[in-house]
Amino acid sequence: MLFSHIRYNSAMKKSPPDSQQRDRLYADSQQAPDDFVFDEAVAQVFDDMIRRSVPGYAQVVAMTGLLAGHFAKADSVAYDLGCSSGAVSRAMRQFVQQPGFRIIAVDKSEAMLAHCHDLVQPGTSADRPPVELICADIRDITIHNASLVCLNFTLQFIPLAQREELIQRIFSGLNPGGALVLSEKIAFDNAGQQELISQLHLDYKRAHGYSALEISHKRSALENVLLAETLSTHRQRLQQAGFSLITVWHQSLNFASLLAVK
Ligand code: GEK
Repeated sequence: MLFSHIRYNSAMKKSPPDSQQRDRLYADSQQAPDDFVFDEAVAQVFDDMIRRSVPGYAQVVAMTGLLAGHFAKADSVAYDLGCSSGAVSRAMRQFVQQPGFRIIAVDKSEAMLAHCHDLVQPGTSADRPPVELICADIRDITIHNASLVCLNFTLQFIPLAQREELIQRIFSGLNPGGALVLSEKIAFDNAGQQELISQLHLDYKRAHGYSALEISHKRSALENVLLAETLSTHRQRLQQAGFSLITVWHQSLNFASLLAVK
């Protein structure tokens, strides 16, 4: 498949996002919100939003760097799919120093990629792997010669019917011995477990300063957009794609990360 992407350059940037802004997107709105989109307003507050909404996020990102150090091979590629502000690419960059290794970070939101460009500063570091930023839909890109692919809280935004094909393409693009890191919000088969963990997630958000109104509006906005599946559904899909070793290496409440090795 041909690339149908736009290579990001800083001239595409509309206004400089401030990575320090606090997420107050749903703090004052009284009406039911529209479906969630990764636009300029979200990009401005993204880092604060994800840290205060996803328990374990910082640790997953940091550990993904460590995993990259383990799996990255010389003259191969690591893909950061749905890179947002490039946290995973930055973590990988810190741990990998293989000759000829490079990182391709992809996101379909121009606003997120502008934020990413500010933080990653691709190409500025002589002794660190280069990072290429690509503005594209991850369903359209070619994955090739990969030693690592990271889907860090991104598959959850892909329509259910298209997930199998994407995982299959990732498997095909990985070199033998390469790995996929798949982090997701997860659902539970057991109603009691679902209820308890959802309550604890609510507690997490309240403890991080979100009001009941903000939590409820954000939930409505994400309802049709973020579709969580159970760990067993993820495992089955990975197995079906051909991954031989599949393990959950991190879980914090309803957020888990799987490692799948080819
Ligand atoms: C992190 N990985 O900080 N193609 C490309 N990008 C997409 C697509 C798509 N089809 N769908 C969604 N995105 C990041 C966090 S956030 C998770 C990932 C969250 C992008 C979308 O624009 C957004 O930037 C990202 O995936 C999801 O480790 O906000 O919960």
